Amino acid sequence: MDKETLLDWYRQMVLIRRFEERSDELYQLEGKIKGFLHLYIGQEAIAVGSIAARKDGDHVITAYRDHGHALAVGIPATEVMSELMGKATGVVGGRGGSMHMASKERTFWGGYGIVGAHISLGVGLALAEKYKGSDGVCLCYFGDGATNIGYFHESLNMAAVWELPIVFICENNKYGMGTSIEKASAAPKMVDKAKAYKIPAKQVDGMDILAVYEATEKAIAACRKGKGPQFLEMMTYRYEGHSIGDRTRYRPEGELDKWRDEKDPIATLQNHLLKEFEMAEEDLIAIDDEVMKEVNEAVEFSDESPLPEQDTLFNHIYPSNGEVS
Ligand SMILES: Cc1ncc(C[n+]2csc(CCOP(=O)(O)OP(=O)(O)O)c2C)c(N)n1
Ligand SMILES: [Mg+2]
Repeated sequence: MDKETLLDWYRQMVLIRRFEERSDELYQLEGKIKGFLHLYIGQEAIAVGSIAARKDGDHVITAYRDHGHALAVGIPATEVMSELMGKATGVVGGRGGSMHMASKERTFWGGYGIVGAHISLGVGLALAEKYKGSDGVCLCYFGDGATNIGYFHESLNMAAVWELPIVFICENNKYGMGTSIEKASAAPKMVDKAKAYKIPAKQVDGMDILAVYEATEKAIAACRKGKGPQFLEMMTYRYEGHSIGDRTRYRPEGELDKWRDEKDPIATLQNHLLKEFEMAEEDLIAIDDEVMKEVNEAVEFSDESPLPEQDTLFNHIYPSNGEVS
């Protein structure tokens, strides 16, 4: 992979990390973000590396831990941050908040709060592409916990029966809320669930952006060749709690430190850039500074943006007369 691409990925991962850290502060210290807030810290390589492998028009759909995917598909940080603050300048007008980022022009369909439910929507997006006879593909992201939900099994079965162009990307961060996989899933390996439906499935190091990219690129190519659904289990770790307020008491001592110290996706790419491309640390620090500026500007912009007008409250919903405004 060339240096420019790797630097771009580095910048994107740092952007997600700084964006999430700042969001945490805005929630807990400043009270400017309210409601749910599920942070993506630790998992950055997955959204950035896999979305880099899609071409324009390929669909992306995910669950509620969606800020990283929103930034990776190219939604400006200003619009993602405004959405978190419920402002009219948010990517969906401040109506969705943290869990419902979406952008039709970027074929990014959200952001869903009901665990597992959106997997069936991903299958629908893939079915539409097959029906049109295009070579479009859907990248459908979900957590390990979602694999215990009925929608997951129906979706995998239907996608396999109809040979649909969908890459199921399971972000295995070891926990669903406070429950470990061992306590929630009869099958400890998510790939085994896909294999039950005869879907080619692979475990991937989700902390290594190069591995993520390579696996996704191959899976997408197989879909485009008409080989039907593919499944990638990305092994990763969420550094923060499930949502704000989760004190993560259920994690064994030292587990987080081990992942963060030995596997951190940003540090791993940083080392690769320093060693393989003989880059100077100052060059990477300059990127970090630019990113921090971008995040601060996004916060300032969002802070100064207006709330949605009160008389637009009923826009985009079905009123009793059935007319949608
Ligand atoms: C149908 C449904 N059941 C329960 C919940 C509550 N809930 C929200 S997130 C979550 C855990 C999901 O874990 P996982 O799929 O591993 O995703 P992660 O949070 O680790 O990214 C649960 C049980 C929900 N939102 N929807
Ligand atoms: Mg999980």
